[in-house]
Amino acid sequence: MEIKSHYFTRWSANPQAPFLRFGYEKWSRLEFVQEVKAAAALLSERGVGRGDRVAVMLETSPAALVAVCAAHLAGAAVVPLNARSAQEEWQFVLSQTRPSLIISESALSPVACPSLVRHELEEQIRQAAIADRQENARLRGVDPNDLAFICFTSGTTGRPKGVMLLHRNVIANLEALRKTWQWTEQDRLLLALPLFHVHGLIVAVLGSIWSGSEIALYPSFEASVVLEALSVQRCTVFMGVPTMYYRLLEAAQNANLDRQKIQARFQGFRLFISGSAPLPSSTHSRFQEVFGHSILERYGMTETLMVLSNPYGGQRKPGSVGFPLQGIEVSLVDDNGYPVPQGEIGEILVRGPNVFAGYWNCGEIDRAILGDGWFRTGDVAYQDDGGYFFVIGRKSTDILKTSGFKISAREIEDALLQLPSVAEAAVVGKPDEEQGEAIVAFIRGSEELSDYLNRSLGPSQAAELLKINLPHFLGARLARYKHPSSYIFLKDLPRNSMGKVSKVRLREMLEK
Ligand code: MLC
Ligand code: AMP
Repeated sequence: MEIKSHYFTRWSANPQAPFLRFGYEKWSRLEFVQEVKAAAALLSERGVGRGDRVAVMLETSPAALVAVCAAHLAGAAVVPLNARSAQEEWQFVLSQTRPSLIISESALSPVACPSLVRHELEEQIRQAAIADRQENARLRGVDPNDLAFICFTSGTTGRPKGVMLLHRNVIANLEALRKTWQWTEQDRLLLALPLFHVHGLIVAVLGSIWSGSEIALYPSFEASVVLEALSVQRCTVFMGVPTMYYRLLEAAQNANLDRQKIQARFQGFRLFISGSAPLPSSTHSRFQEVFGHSILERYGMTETLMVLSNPYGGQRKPGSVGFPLQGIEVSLVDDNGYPVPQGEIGEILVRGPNVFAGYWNCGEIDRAILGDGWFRTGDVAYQDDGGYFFVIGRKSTDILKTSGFKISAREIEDALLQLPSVAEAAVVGKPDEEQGEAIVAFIRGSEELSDYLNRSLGPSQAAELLKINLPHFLGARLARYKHPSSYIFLKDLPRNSMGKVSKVRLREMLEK
């Protein structure tokens, strides 16, 4: 079926235009499409077809981009996985989604589905792409109602949930972003975001393809490298999480660059965009002073893709996430679901073609949150007199955002509780200028072990021993970015009148 809404639509007119650079290597649109076609043929040979799922668990690389697009072309939905996730995490996702193929950096064990490793994929596509010298960059379309992605994201429950995004959700959002950010074929995006979340993979990669812009891809975010590359590579757009902006400012300071020099370098730069976590007003204003650019902040969520954005042309207000994108309705409601008066705080509800199709294998939750078409985000915000939205927090204290990664306190607590020496664990976020929130774990050790360790080592050395062992223990269970940055051992955890551990009191303890 030839469908106009495939994200490669804009490429057929100019197949020789540049699309991707990675180190010293470059791909035109045509070269990229040839690789995607070759990879899709390989996936089909391996039995991947319409309605299937392909897990892509690759480090940031051109091969990761090819794998995602090829899986779509073969008719499958993509399950993006962090190549640096812990074994228990990726095994959980595979057991939930049962993909017909996983594409990974190296052979995984034990893995319950067929697998393809990166070098094999690269070798095969290189050979096939050389053989295929087609002159156009046209690709078969996909059905807009087909599942495009199952993106796993943390929630208030222990295990992450799979967010089902259809091709039509993705395309509707990419088009709204293209228009709002005036994203064109003249742009070159510097991309150093991870590719296993919607920010890097859908907004940045697919948004570039959809708008016809070029990508300068970096395997990771090193602030000094990115600072240099933004100007040397003549980029025009950068997308990052607030931590990246904090680090760019730090890198500029460390390089002893004076403001005039920096501003001269970035004169031709078009747009700095921030999202995935609140951008502190202080970072916004420091960036404006040093780089001469007003960062455009936007708000989104895996379940809804992008929802609110500061205007491209009008005022970009520090601390604000702007207005609803074209075609998207946003409402702020009180605890009973009634819209709050202008200026008052309410939960953000979202309705529109961008909203996901439900959680994978979780019908009941879907009916509760999507019954009337409005998705309840769990974030709270208010609108100022000018109609600008300001996100001020979340309803749940069990969700943290650290360096732009969403983290479930429950998931970390559950992992810690598997350690016999831990009797109770409570995880909270501590405000942190660089990371947004730092992860702090309060722990009550098991009595027998604590007694034994205290007797034989003394309390401070006993706590030290646990601190050293905990990260090692968590390594098999949680990706490194989910590990607490500090552990606090208490004899008893504070409780509320219901006898539940009081996270409010724990947070107050951190403020002292
Ligand atoms: C970093 N770490 C990882 C990791 N990335 N571990 C496993 N998997 C990964 N992908 C490790 C680091 O090595 C470090 O361990 C520890 O986590 C803490 O990292 P850090 O101090 O924050 O440093 P750094 O590695 O420099 O990373 C900073 C960063 C990164 C900003 C580049 O956090 C990042 O890429 N964040 C972007 C998150 C993102 O894309 N979110 C979008 C979600 S979608 P050690 O041992 O070295 O200390 C969404 C919707 C929307 O939110 O609106 O966009
Ligand atoms: P995720 O589930 O990883 O997609 O993260 C989505 C969450 O990130 C949202 O529910 C918000 O809590 C947060 N978020 C994204 N963008 C912003 C922003 N600009 N300001 C504040 N919070 C944000």
